[in-house]
Amino acid sequence: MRTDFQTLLISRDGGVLTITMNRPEVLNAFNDMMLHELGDVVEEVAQDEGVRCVVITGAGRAFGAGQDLRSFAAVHASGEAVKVSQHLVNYHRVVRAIRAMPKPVIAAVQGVAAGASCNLALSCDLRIAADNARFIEAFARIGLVPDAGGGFFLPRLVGMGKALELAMLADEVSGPEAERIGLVNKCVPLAEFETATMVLAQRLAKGPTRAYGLIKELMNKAVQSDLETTLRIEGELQDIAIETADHREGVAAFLQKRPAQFSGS
Ligand code: T3D
Repeated sequence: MRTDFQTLLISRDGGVLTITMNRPEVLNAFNDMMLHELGDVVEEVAQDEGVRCVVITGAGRAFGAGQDLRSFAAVHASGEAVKVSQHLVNYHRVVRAIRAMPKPVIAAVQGVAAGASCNLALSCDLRIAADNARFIEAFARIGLVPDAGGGFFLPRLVGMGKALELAMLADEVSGPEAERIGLVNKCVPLAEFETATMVLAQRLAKGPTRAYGLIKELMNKAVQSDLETTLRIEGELQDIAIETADHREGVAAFLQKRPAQFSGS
C-alpha cells in the first residue's frame, strides 16, 4: 500500500487504514494534487484485503474547506473559458470509489467541513463528528450548486426540505445539530473524538467484512430501485453472503454461546 503522498497522511492500525487530508494551512481545501492522491488511495485500498475499515479525516483544525478557491480566482483572471464539469470528474472518481468500496468507510469530522469536503463526508458510509464540527453546504455562498455528490446524498440523509434549506441558505450546521437531523451518525465531545472514532473503526474492522460489502451494494442499489427490484437484489446478495466463512462463524458462535470471531472472508 503506497504511503508516500504529498498531501495525505496514511496510517494503519490493525485492519483500520486512516487517510488524513493534510493541507492544514488552507483548512485541507482540495487542490488538484490532493484530489488525485485521494482518488489513488481510495481505489488502491479497495483492493487491500488486509484493510477492513477506512477512516477519512483532516489534519489540524478542520476536516476540509472544499475546493481551493485560489484556483478559481486564477482561472477567472486568465480569461479562460471555465468548463468545471471536466474538473468535477476528479471528485466523482473519489465518490464512486467510496461507494463501491467493499468495506466500511467512516468520515471523522472535526472542525469545518465545507463545500466539496462536506459532500465527501456525506458520501461515506458512516459519519462521526466532534462537537466542534461545522458542516456548510457552502456552494450557494459563491453562486454554485452542491457538487461532489451532494445533490444525491444530502436529500437522502436529511430529507428534501432540509436539504434545500442547507443548500440554499448555506448556513453552518453544528456537530450536535448534525446528529439531530441525521447528517451524522454520532457527535461526541472533541476530547473523546479520536478514541470514539477508533473504537467504531476497530469494531467495524473486526466485523463480517464480506457482508458489509454486500450491505453497501444492497443499499446503493435500493436507494435507486423499486421494491420488486430491491427484493430480487437482496436475494442475489444473500446467496453470496450465506456462502461466506463469516456467516458460518456467526451461526456457530451463536449456537456455542460465544462472541463471533469474524475473519472478513
Ligand atoms: O473546480 C471545481 O471542481 C468546482 C468545485 C467546487 C467545490 C467546492 O467545494 S465549492 C466551495 C468552496 N469552499 C468554500 O467556499 C469555503 C471557503 N472557506 C470559508 O468559507 C471559510 O474559510 C470556512 C467557513 C471554511 C472557515 O472559516 P474560518 O473563519 O474558520 O477560517 P478562515 O480564516 O476563513 O480560513 C483559514 C485559512 O484557510 C485562510 O487562509 P489565511 O488567511 O490564514 O492565509 C483561508 O483563506 C484559507 N481557506 C479556507 N478555505 C479555503 C481557503 N483557501 C483556499 N480555498 C478554500 N476553500
